[in-house]
Amino acid sequence: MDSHIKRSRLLGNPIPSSEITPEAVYRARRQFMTGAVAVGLTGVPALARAEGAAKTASLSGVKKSSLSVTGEETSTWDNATTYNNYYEFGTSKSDPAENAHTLKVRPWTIVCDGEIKKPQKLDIDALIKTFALEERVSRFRCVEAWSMVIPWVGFPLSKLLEKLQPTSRAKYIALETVYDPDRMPGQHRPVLDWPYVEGLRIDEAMHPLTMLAVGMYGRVLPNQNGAPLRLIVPWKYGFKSVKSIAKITLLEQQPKTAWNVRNPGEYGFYANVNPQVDHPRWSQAKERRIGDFLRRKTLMFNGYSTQVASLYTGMDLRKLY
Ligand SMILES: Nc1nc2c(c(=O)[nH]1)N[C@H]1C(S)=C(S)[C@@H](COP(=O)(O)O)O[C@H]1N2
Ligand SMILES: [Mo]
Repeated sequence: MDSHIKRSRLLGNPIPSSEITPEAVYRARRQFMTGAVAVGLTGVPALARAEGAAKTASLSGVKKSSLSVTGEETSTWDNATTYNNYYEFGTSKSDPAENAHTLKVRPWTIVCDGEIKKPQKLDIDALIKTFALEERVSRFRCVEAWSMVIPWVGFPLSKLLEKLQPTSRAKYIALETVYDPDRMPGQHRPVLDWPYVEGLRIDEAMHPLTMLAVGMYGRVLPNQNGAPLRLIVPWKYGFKSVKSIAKITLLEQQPKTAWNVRNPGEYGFYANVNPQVDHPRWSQAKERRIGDFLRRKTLMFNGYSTQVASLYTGMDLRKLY
């Protein structure tokens, strides 16, 4: 490993600084690009941007969820599909839209094992047919202090868990993507301990707000957003919502999770959105809604306190961040 990478790793950031697009620069570039006159003048190939925003197939028979956030403007399709974190396809925000289309998402199997009475392999299309799909508008808050509002399409994770029948020993769930550097070239680099894995306590997993998403904006999930199946836990930081899930394991012990293993001092297992607990390198008190100019205050549990605060009664959320 070259010394540049080693040095930046010591600072808690495994990516050479030369490869990071600072968010401010990126945003300035996007704002520049979205001005009608400026389009075509930048170094970003127009084709790559067009691909990022390409519309996927529509999903039918989707019912509106009563758990949607109301009174907040949803993010644009273009922002939601071109400003992404998906390190298997590169570490800058525009990389996933440019690179993730190479991932083949059919056929796709989800292996379910561990502390369940019905271990099984599920085909993604069978899964989509099994559960009633709902559209649910949710706030999404990345640990990097940006946010969006997305109309996800999916079903509650609890519905799948009912089918798998956790044993009495199941206390946690781990969800992980595939390990296949040929399909996910970012896995050739030691950014994280691949494959990306995330986890929840079983009561968090059973909470009605916790979703498995197969679509957004009434359409099939684009690859860069985690096709064919990704987790959504709207009161937690975005890194909990693992993309392109290929394995679900119920466990007695708390699983090791990707960002927590990488840097436990910065990324906790719980990762509940909490404006009072700063990230060691920046404040979490405010966030930028992508598309907005001014920052807004971050809300406790991302605005879902009334629904989820009782899950954490008696816990010190400063220690268990
Ligand atoms: N497999 C995988 N899942 C992932 C990530 C990743 O790098 N790999 N990034 C996470 C982070 S940090 C965020 S903020 C969200 C981003 O989701 P979005 O691109 O749909 O907004 O995906 C999460 N899920
Ligand atoms: Mo994130």
